[in-house]
Amino acid sequence: MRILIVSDTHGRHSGFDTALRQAGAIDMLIHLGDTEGGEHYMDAMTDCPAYIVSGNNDFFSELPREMEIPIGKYKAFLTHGHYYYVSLGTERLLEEAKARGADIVMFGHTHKPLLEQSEDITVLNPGSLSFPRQEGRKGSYIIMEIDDNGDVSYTINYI
Ligand SMILES: [Mn+2]
Repeated sequence: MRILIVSDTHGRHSGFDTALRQAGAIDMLIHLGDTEGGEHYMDAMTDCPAYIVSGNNDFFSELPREMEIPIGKYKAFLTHGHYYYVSLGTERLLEEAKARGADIVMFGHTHKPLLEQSEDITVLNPGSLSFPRQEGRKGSYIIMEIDDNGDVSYTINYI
């Protein structure tokens, strides 16, 4: 199972199109907020299940603010992250994710890719495909793969 994880496209889709092309066949799309209306486009461009949460710039959106979804044997908690002050660090976010019993917590908002795996939880942020803020400022996304044994691996990729 191959999952494309993106965030913070802010209504621009050239970066998303590139990521989709680079990713190849995917079984699931996850978007962690600030689509600014782009969820319809992304839904139309993919023929797999899409899990999309709203961000702080999705003012009139009907998207859910947060989601808990099963991915293989894992429980993933999806949130844009701004409720947990993620610009200052992931402590509050991790607290919430652990309270929810999540194995993986995915967020956006910072526009900087992040992947931290510890024994009890994985925290990740795919960065932004439209307005990257990390050094070098390349649009980024994460590919999550679950192998035949059910084990998971992640890669941060750049467009
Ligand atoms: Mn944003």
